[in-house]
Amino acid sequence: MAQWTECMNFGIAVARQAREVILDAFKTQKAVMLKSSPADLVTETDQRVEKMIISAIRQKYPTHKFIGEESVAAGERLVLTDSPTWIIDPIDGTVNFVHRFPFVAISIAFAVNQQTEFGIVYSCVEDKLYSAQRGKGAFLNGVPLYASGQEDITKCLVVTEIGAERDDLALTTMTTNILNLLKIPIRGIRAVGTAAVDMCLVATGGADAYYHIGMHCWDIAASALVVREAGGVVIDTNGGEFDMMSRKVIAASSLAVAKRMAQVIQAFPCARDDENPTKAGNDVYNTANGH
Ligand code: LIP
Repeated sequence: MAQWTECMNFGIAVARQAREVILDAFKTQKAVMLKSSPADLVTETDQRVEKMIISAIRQKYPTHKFIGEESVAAGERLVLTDSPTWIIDPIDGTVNFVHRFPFVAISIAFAVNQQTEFGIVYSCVEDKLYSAQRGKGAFLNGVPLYASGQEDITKCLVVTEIGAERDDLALTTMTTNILNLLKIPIRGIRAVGTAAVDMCLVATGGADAYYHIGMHCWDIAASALVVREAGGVVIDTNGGEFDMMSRKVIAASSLAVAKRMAQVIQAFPCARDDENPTKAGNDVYNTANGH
């Protein structure tokens, strides 16, 4: 594990460079392209920042592999092997980025033998750098992080996301989940607009749980480790073991809260990230007839 510390420090240095590019573009008007729905956006900055991150890392570590949101969207195969692999979302919260809603994050995870060794989430506008190395704790700008440890769901503040899906089944499932959680009752629901930051808020103890269906591995691979290293729990929405390719996740302050949420939350069907390695994240929304 210690052998990956140098890689993590390099990843943090690259994230800091990428943040400068994102902050410059944050202030400007952006051309927007659609991916899987009218709410699944990508900009030239997403693509440029991902290329910059991958190029810098590949120059230092030429044998390493990459899974990048925009590379996959451009048709690259999404396959996680045992090789050292960087899992990258250059701008998590692209809708926020386009609207200048100040929560946009760079998410960089690093996996070996399909186990995440470190995760970096840089909330760019806030200048909050979340990091975790497996077995070595979680940090926010170098200060240790601890989840709340809350075990009573009626005392929980929950974060989630509306996501990019706009079909009836996804929207009905999503709103039903919110309704059923509020009826428990829980304290409240929040949505920041970036899965990575949502999950890191659980690691800070500022939120007690996060859940989502439909996000991708690059959105949460890094923040899942941050939560775990802060003493939180990460499971599948069905109550089983977390699988970063499944597009379903619950992160919580305790196993008791995670399992209780799993009893309430329903998932809508969505293809695994690795189900069709050349198609993941590749659905193109056809603006001509709206689907
Ligand atoms: C985003 C996620 C967010 C979700 C959005 C989108 P992106 O990732 O972080 O949780 O609600 O639909 O998937 O596309 O901005 O990298």
